[in-house]
Amino acid sequence: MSDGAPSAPFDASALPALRQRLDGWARELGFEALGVTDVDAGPHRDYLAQWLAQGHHGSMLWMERHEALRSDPTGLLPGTLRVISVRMNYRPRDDDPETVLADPRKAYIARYALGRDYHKVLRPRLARLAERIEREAGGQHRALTDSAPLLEKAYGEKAGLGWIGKNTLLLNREAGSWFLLGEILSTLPLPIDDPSTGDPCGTCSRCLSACPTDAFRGPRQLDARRCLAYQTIENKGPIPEALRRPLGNRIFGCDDCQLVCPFTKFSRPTEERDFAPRNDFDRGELLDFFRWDEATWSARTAGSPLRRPGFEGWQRNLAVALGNAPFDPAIVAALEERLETASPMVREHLTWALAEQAAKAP
Ligand code: B12
Repeated sequence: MSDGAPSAPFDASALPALRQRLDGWARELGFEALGVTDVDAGPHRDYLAQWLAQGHHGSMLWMERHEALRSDPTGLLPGTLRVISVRMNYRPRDDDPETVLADPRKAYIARYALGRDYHKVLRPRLARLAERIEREAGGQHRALTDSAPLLEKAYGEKAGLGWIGKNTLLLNREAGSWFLLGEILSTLPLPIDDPSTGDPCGTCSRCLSACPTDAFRGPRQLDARRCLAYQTIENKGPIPEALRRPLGNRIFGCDDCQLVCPFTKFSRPTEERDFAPRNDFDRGELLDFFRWDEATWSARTAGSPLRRPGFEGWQRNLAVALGNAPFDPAIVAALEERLETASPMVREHLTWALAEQAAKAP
């Protein structure tokens, strides 16, 4: 793996055979597919610039900070010639998200966050794959998933893993969009795979109209500031009042633009134990989660993506969802009880929720 030492010499004539073996190696590590492409991000550099210029990234300043790097992997690993892109399904078996989403007393948590943090699942396996390539063929490599600044979907599309749908996610005929992406940067001039072409979305725009907060400015143009995944995960401040009722019971992330997608029916459940739901995160009660104190929250979310908004964000999101639930004296009591100890930001959401409950009282 890249440690700055000069890259080991390689035998170019061996690379086509190596390319053939990469698919099997990737499957052994739990990836459903692998593709290889070059470092040219094409029009995506401009799409990113437009998106940033429109402020659609909100408070995700880290998207601004590394703008150039996102479409130039040689900045992440000097001498990079290829991006090796992989995908891993994450939907658990027997998953029933629509039923949970339809029950205002239950907590809806995005399906990618039910089990172990995917960074902890994908990265070590990508590193093992990179080590194996280097042992077999030399060169230098760097493994990354979501962590490092790279336009993962753009490279995934160019590597033939699928097409970017109108909901801006990478879609595939065998998996819908229910998969996560990871990459290995390589200094080896590996054979390049054919990019995905065409637009299987066609005239369908169910995702655009299904978005509960109308976050899409057009096909493939998401204003993240209006996206409930951004509001419940990335935004560390108050949730805009106009987005609180549409949030419903979605306390972490949002899958609506995936659930309505016709290609979702092709998605296959994962056998990956690390992605199996923990602590009833796939169908828990709002009140049960809300009653957790910080120590319990900390213990139950160890190694989970649910850590990202912090305990304050967890409480804020649950307060809004409880405000959206049908009137229930038990909810009112739980909200009032938390007023004492809550931070000013959370207290404002608790007060909002109590007013929503009061407005529904018989
Ligand atoms: C920032 C970010 C977010 C933000 C913003 C989302 C966004 N669309 O940008 C928020 C917090 C909202 C978010 C939400 C989610 N995310 Co996210 N996110 C990222 C991250 C870190 C960067 C994405 C990025 O580069 N955005 C920049 C903008 C400009 O890109 P874009 O909106 O995707 O637009 C592109 C396309 O539209 C494209 N394009 C193609 N044709 C055309 C045509 C025109 C005219 C235009 C304008 C553009 C265009 O150009 C743009 C640039 O490539 C990536 C990881 C990575 N490093 O890539 C994960 C990633 C995209 N997220 C992921 C996931 C799973 C999610 C959620 C499903 C989680 C959830 N359930 O809550 C939601 C889905 C929301 C959605 N519909 O996108 C996965 C997606 C896997 C897949 N199958 O595609 C990724 C790849 C992480 C991973 N390693 O697996 N995410």
